[in-house]
Amino acid sequence: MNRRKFLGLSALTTPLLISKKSLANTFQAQNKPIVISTWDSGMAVNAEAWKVLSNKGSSLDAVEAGAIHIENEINCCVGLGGYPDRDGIVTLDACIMDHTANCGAVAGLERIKHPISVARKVMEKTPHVILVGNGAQQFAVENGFMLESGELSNDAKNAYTEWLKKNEYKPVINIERKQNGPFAPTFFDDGTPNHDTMGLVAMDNNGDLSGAVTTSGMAFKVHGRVGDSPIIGAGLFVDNEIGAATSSGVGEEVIRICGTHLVVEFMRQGYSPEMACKKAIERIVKRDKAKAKTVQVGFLAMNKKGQYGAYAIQKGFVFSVKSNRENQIHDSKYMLS
Ligand code: SD4
Repeated sequence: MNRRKFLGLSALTTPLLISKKSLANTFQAQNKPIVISTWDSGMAVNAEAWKVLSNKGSSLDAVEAGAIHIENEINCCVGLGGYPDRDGIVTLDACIMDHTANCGAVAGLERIKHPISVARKVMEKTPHVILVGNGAQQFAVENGFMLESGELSNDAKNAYTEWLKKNEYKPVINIERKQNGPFAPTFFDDGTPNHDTMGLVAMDNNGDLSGAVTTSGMAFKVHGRVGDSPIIGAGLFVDNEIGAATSSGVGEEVIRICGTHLVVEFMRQGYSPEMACKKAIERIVKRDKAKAKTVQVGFLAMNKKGQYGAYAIQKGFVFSVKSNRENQIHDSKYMLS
């Protein structure tokens, strides 16, 4: 072999060897499979997702299974058991996103038990990303979802009756948890109800990321209001090269900064998941510190290595993690005390 041929060959093969090796290192460093989710109710959600992940299922199936599980809980703030808007109607928001940036969402969906599965159908069966209101409901029914009665759960009925006495529009959520049971609605000291959106992100055995969010949204919102949860880039964002993030809290604050997209972009710049969440929270607080003192937002993120982290404006945000290494609830760090 002459020198030129040899150099030509080695130029072709050397990078191949190096990249194979570094790929192997990356793979070894990955903490997978893994699922992380918002709040302590995420423990049960993670357990469902884990059934899929531990059977070498896809992260997409895992996050949907987790979300379905909590949508089934009638005394939960997610799904049809959630609190209504100020007209007394429960309207649901959900979205789902996979490792190829396929995504689907529904907003303002009434009387359908599993908005997350409707969101997945939007992703898989339509050329669109978001369906809202009546159109979303029509699409759900056409795709075999049952139209439920629309009656409020007992908890929601009681809370709504209480709220009607003052009829005060005060969209403050999740500043402090006061939990009555694993899925019970939570309340502030003054009795204002609290909402617990479920956002989850998973990485499967292949190292592929997906995420899902499901919620009844902010309690006693204006009818027609859509929060961050079904908005790709606000309540959820997945970039399979970098990582994924989800959020909980006052959706308007998250939408304003394209919150989860921002978190993923910070991870792209090399920040750890926790630092990326912190920098996004900083962005919200910097804009209006006085206002930030009165609201809660929490971001939760995972990178491609399966490292995770969270950050919130206020004390009280918690998240749940399940992997081969752990199965537990973590307190999020926070910015304002
Ligand atoms: C919303 N982000 O509708 C949701 C509410 C929430 O825990 O996260 N509650 O704005």
